[in-house]
Amino acid sequence: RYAFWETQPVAQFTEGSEPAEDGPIDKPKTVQDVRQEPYSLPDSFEWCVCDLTDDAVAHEVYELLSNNYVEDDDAMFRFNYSAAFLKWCLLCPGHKLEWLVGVRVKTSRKLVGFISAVPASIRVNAGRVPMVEINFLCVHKKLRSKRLAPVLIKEITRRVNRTDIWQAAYTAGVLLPKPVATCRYYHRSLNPRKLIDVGFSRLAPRMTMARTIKLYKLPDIPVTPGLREARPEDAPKIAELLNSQLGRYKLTQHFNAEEVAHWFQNIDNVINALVVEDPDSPGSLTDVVSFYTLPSSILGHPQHTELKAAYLYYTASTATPLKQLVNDAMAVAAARGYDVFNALDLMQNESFLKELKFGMGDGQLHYYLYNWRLGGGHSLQPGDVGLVLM
Ligand code: NHW
Ligand code: EN5
Repeated sequence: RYAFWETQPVAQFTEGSEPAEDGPIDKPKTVQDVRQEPYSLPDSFEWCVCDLTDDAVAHEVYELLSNNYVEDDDAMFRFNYSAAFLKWCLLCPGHKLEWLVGVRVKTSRKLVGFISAVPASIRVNAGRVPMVEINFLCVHKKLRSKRLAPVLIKEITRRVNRTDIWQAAYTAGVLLPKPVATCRYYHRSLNPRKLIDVGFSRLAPRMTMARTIKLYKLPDIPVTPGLREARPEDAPKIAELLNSQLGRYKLTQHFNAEEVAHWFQNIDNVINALVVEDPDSPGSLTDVVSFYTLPSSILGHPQHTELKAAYLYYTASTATPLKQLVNDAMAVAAARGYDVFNALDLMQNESFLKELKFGMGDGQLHYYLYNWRLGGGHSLQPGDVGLVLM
């Protein structure tokens, strides 16, 4: 059934009696055991490093993904990550250009394949494991089903293993062996008229457009006193707040201050991070809420070409109710012209989804670990997951 994945150190659907402890699936290896030569591609293709610090290259990756990356089940929408977004999330602390792997056609130099890895400290249950996060695996539509994806995956594995990292985390909408958790997407309309126009959502039974617009109306400005944009100097305090809140979950990322300064900054149309500075105690931060910008191309619509979506990223709340924090983030997004606010049912998000008028989407998101087994073959509930990948 899974000719490639059956050969990889990942949990299989068929397994019965797993070890009781979390740990690696493969027997331990050293960097010396890892082959030095890149894997072979079919004759007409060659490997390249995609140096995203070069805007021309960033634009090539952008173009590949914008035309060939993930679509919904009915092929009505396709993710349209911006070049600025790709630079933000792939040129993060600890990044390595050799981990931004491209495949080009030898004759034309056209970019037709891509996969990326970035380092992350992932905590699974009690232990922290140095991993990479794999994302943006893409093969041009004209080259599908030629088994190029397994070559891209083996090559990035080799390049990561050469640096003495042996585990990875990744998410996908498709079912592969074997998810550690499965989450659902939820959507909160900000611009219901447009969402209905483009077929993203529909008018509920016995609802008019006017009533629908009123239902989803948000305040023009946030209500939480002390809410402001995160600044670089907030990083140590945000790290403390965030890591302590993420301590609740069984699968999460640990962020040092440098990583926080990168992942929790404000770049228009890429990432927004808000903090609450306690009005009674200047300098002390009590809460964090963040969202990233991932538009989708609307495929084949006469008027609209792009859906502007915000995705809830990490939250940490100690003084402000989570529901109010997220509502404030949505108010900011609505004021900035976003059409929809998306969230997964992970962390403690179940506690606000209904009340804040999110509806369940038709998409799922499976979480996977490479070369790491959960003791007893157990899987996690969405509420055990404290990890958000782009
Ligand atoms: S998920 C988004 C992935 N990208 C897309 O869906 C974009 C649109 N689709 C495509 O570009 C986020 C192609 O369809 C792709 C497959 C390239 C997906 N993950 O080349 P073949 C990520 O980026 C398996 C993993 O003929 P294709 C996460 C499939 O099951 N495997 O297919 C990425 C089959 O294997 P099987 C996937 O359609 C995580 C084989 O590929 C997959 O032309 C990567 C067929 O290959 C997916 N999303 O190209 C793993 N989709 O066993 C990282 C299909 O069934 C592992 N397949 O025979 C860790 C590595 C690092 C370790 C470090 C220690
Ligand atoms: C790895 N980092 O299916 C990422 N999106 O629900 C790769 N549906 O937008 C993983 N089909 O439900 C990607 N509207 C996996 C997701 C792939 C994209 C995807 C889903 C997530 C989505 C929308 C549009 C469906 C169009 C038809 C959807 C209903 C919203 C409605 C709003 C009002 C209240 C009820 C629900």
